[in-house]
Amino acid sequence: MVFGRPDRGIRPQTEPLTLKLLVAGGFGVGKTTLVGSVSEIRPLRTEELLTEAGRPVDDISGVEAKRTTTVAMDFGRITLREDLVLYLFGTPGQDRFWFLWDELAQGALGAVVLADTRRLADCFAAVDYFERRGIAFTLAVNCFDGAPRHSAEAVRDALDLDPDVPVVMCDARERDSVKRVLVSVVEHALATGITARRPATV
Ligand SMILES: Nc1nc2c(ncn2[C@@H]2O[C@H](COP(=O)(O)OP(=O)(O)OP(=O)(O)O)[C@@H](O)[C@H]2O)c(=O)[nH]1
Ligand SMILES: [Mg+2]
Repeated sequence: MVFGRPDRGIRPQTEPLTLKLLVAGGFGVGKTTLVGSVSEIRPLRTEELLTEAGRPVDDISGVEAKRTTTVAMDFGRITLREDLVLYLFGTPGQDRFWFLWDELAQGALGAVVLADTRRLADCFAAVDYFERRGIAFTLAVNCFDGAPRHSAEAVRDALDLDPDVPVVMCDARERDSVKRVLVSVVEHALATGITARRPATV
């Protein structure tokens, strides 16, 4: 820089565009797994052991190997393209941590709502949350081994989703599969435009 003018011939360094996405959905649906499989930094996790005392409320049917649960958030980062970095915030799945959602949702461009076909109703609350706030989301079905397979259209009907909401099948353990979900959210959010965003009407 000479007297406030950029030097000729030197391209200004461009900072990558950074976007914040939430990863939401019911208890034990694979949110922490999803963030962990794509993050290029060691993901921040806030896991606590599931206890005997919590057994009546923490329903682990279908994910019997589950030993811990998220009590605050997951955090990870992925560079989708050289000029596009995503910050991923995984929400806690259990109802008793819902008070954290509004904090986590601030400034989010879009969201992934992760669903398990064995407990589809568990993602209603997340769908409702983002619909009310006008935050664009992609519904991603985490295809657990042994879980019934349904078409994207059947899932859309069951959840009564708007026709423009993308519904994709994924495996939260597979990096490429999760990347496809994230690309879908970004494309959908950019197509929808942040003008659609509105304050919550609760
Ligand atoms: N077979 C299979 N198991 C999975 C998949 N995703 C997650 N799991 C397992 O399912 C369990 C739950 O995964 P988590 O990632 O902790 O789920 P979560 O949504 O973060 O759970 P909470 O934070 O407690 O709501 C773990 O034991 C994972 O190893 C998947 O795609 N397929
Ligand atoms: Mg978790």
